[in-house]
Amino acid sequence: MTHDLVSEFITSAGNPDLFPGDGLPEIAFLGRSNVGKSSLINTLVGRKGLAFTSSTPGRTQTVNFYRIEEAFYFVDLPGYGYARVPPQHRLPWKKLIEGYLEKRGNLRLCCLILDARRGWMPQDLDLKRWLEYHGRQYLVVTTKTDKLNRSEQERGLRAVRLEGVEPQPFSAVTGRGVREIWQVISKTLQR
Ligand SMILES: Nc1nc2c(ncn2[C@@H]2O[C@H](COP(=O)(O)OP(=O)(O)O)[C@@H](O)[C@H]2O)c(=O)[nH]1
Ligand SMILES: [Mg+2]
Repeated sequence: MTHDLVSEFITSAGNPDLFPGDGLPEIAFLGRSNVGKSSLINTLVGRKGLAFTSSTPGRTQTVNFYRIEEAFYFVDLPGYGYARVPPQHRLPWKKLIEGYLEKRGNLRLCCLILDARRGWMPQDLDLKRWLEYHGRQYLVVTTKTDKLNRSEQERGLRAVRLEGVEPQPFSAVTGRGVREIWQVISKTLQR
């Protein structure tokens, strides 16, 4: 299912002063570096090159804002868990991402993205607890499901459910899950 939405890159912000100030609602995409955040955004809007995807993990240290239908933003947050990022670069990253998640008034929904093959990693669980503590609404998306066979997928889903959430399976290759994720986003935006 393609959506052919009007989508435009607005800004890549390295600090909160540069975040858009128009107050439109925001949907944030979070997850480990290379998990498939940008690919999810591109698949949802039906535009391959909108969000920058890369096979070199750990590159994006900025918050990227994409305006959709002139009505809301998709926010591509910098990925975590990239071991080769030196410690002195992790602190500003943490400040930026936590500052955004904690203070952003127009943030409506966080899509927490997991690799279907790996399930929860320690930093994903940290983030989940952090989101719950701060009362943030979130949707867990398991991506790259095209890389698993049926029984591997079932096993993966069961493992993710152990943390008390029902994940939405997704694949940027097959488009699986696009409709369901849009349903959640639309419902969130209607409130
Ligand atoms: N097979 C497969 N590969 C994917 C999928 N989503 C992302 N990828 C690949 O995973 C790599 C990282 O994706 P990207 O969207 O840049 O991840 P990000 O760092 O989280 O934004 C790229 O090589 C993508 O082509 C998916 O659903 N299936
Ligand atoms: Mg990316």
